[in-house]
Amino acid sequence: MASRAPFSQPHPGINTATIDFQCAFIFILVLIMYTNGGNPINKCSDTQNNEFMAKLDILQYPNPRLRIKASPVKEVDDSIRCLVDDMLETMIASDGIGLAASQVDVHLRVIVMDLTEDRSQPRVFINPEIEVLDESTAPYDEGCLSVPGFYETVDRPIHVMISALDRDGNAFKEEAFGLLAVCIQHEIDHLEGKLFVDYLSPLKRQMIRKKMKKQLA
Ligand code: QAP
Ligand code: CO
Repeated sequence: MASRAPFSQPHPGINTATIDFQCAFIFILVLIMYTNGGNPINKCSDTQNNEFMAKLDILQYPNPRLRIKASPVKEVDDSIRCLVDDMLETMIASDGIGLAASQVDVHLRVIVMDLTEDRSQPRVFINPEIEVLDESTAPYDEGCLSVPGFYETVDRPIHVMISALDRDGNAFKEEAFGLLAVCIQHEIDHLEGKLFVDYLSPLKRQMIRKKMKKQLA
């Protein structure tokens, strides 16, 4: 039996150069998959299933990036839906009831919310606007995922009309009282770069700021 030289080509027509090219091609393909084709918003490119849903980092007060004013969403596309899903996952994992995109350092007008105990009613508000229907205000003990561990009373209008786009880009209106009215105002404030601590006395705000800085250090 004729012995082949070591490392000789077993298949005629497929040479080392072809294999090198195939390796390079597969490498580039895997690279594109990992970098999600350069999607700038997040790691999620697959919106059919939520295989790529990710928990995002939440900016902590007094991070100056929380002061950036968010821009309107131009089109509710897959990258926005992906952001929405990642925000819901992040909010739920952090035991929150509301989260604005600003808090995850994405400066677009997107809010997610779920006010239920069992996480059965996720809500999405894109480019939200509110109209105050009753100027009278009520106090509510507010907290914030960007100011963990601190709760303070804030007065806000109790009755508002919300206009927004949903996850499919369809416009809707919802009349809000109680916690929903409080929460949407708190979250829209985030999109304007405003935080609930801004409503407190300078003394209280300074105290929270110092304690937060101590936690971060
Ligand atoms: C905004 O806030 C809100 O301190 C949403 O340790 C809150 O989800 C609007 C949270 C209250 C109206 C009333 C806070 C989780 C969650 C914390 C949140 C914490 C863990 C805050
Ligand atoms: Co907040």
